[in-house]
Amino acid sequence: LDDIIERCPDYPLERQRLYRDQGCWIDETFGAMLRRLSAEHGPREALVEGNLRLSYTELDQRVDGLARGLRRLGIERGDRVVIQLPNRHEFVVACFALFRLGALPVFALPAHRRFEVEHFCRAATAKALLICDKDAGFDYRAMARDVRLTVPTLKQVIVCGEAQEFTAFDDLLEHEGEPVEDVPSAHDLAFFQLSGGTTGVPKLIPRRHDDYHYSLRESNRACAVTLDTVYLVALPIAHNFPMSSPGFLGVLLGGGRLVIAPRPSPDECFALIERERVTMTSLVPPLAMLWLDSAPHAQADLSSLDILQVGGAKLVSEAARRVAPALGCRLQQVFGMAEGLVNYTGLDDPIELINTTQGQPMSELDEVLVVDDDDQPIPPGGVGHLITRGPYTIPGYFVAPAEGDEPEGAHNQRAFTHDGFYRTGDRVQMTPDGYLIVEGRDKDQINRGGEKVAAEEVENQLLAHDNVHDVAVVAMPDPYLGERVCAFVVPRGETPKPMVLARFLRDRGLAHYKVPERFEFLEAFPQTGVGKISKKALRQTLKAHWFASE
Ligand code: J2J
Repeated sequence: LDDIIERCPDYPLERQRLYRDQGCWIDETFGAMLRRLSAEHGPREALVEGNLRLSYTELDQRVDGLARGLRRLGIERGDRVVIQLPNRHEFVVACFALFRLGALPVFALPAHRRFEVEHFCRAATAKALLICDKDAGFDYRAMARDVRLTVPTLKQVIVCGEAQEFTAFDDLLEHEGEPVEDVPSAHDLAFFQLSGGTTGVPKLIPRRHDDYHYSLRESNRACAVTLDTVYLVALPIAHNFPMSSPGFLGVLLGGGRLVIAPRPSPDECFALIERERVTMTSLVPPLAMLWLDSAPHAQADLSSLDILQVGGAKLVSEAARRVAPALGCRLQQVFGMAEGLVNYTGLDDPIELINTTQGQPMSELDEVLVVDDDDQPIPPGGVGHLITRGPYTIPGYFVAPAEGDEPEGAHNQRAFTHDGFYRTGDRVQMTPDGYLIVEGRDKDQINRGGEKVAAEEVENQLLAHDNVHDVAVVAMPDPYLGERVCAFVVPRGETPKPMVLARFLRDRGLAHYKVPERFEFLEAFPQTGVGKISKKALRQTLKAHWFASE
């Protein structure tokens, strides 16, 4: 555990003091929070999934039941547990059970496949993996079998549903027993979120109870969460947005009610909105557009819906303007990141501001700078790099042991300034009243409708193919997803078929959303002045193609 703690950079002492003095960081862990909520809201409903309804007290008891079972299985303070579950209540139960034990969840997404999950297990030296049996046609147990063979620290696989040779989640629920004592302190590590990634492999983002707790409280204020809030969890529950902005954790903290949707489709979600009188939900832009298109034909009564949050990728203003008329609710734009900083438009802001900006930092203690290439602040109104530090923005990624010729910690040196500002990789403009407009990106990443794809990760995979001499992965504009993944390939020998390359990547266990949807073959790459591949030139070719075909 000491080694893990050492590898997670902590905030400098004077900022720790500041954030405590200012009342940002308080002395409550998530385990203690749930215990308090159970005392305060006892019989009120906390969570609904299908026909299952759990009150705050029942949720708290179930969490203790699982914590006892996990303890018996040998899960202790500081142990890392990779969780990969679709939207179901066991996710919530497992989070709190691990929080109470002081074990550290690592949040994988259901769309991740063997390659990613193996990386998370290895990077975090995980002791256990929590999955479901099957979902959306994919058997997670088969994947876990492979991962187990290659990650020696992985001692336990826990399965929701048919466990086969593994440990069944339900068997771990020990209904009888003493309440489980909450192990961690408020400034301890709570879990690892995953970075969207800009490099070969996704980075682990260490979050602490106190910094995340603060982000929930500020979110609840910005989103006006109350006891009457009914929040539909439609996006993948493990993502930072539906977890914390205000997400399921914020809404529980506020004493509201969660409705867990297995899938974000309009059909399923509209029915749930009517049945449960949902007041609020969050979506990525392509889903928001899908909902907007479906709403006019909807049979369901959507009148309870008050707030639709949209974030994760840029929402174009034309779509933003359609929200109120089509869904009869208010729009809130959310520009956040798992590393910390979250911006919201105000619920009662002027409609133009809501439709055309990505909001303002939620905390007065967020330090947000728009800078040029030399980290010098640029005059207001200009477009520049967004850098930030504050009471809930990490001071550094988990420092993985050195691999290859990169020195240990090199990634943090690049991603943070000398005085601890996180380089978001986003290009923004700040309006005179302090609202941010996302104008683009410096990081080598594709944002596929909220799903982040690191170009380098896909490039490395493609380079492993015999008929690939060189490759550059870039974003291509797309009216629905905003961007899709495109690979430019310089072949070696015979030019491979696009289908063969796509298949190759899936067989290597890469998440399907990362697999390029278009391949272009070139004899050589356009180069920049210094002889590097010019991705800018490649992107321009795509733009030219796209507009030509419109
Ligand atoms: C443009 N780009 C956006 C937006 C995120 C709340 C909401 C979203 C995330 C998230 C999150 C954007 N317009 N409205 O964690 O708590 C892009 C930026 C950003 C990156 C972060 C939350 N909202 N983005 O999306 O860690 O490029 O978090 O740096 O997945 O998504 O991605 P992620």
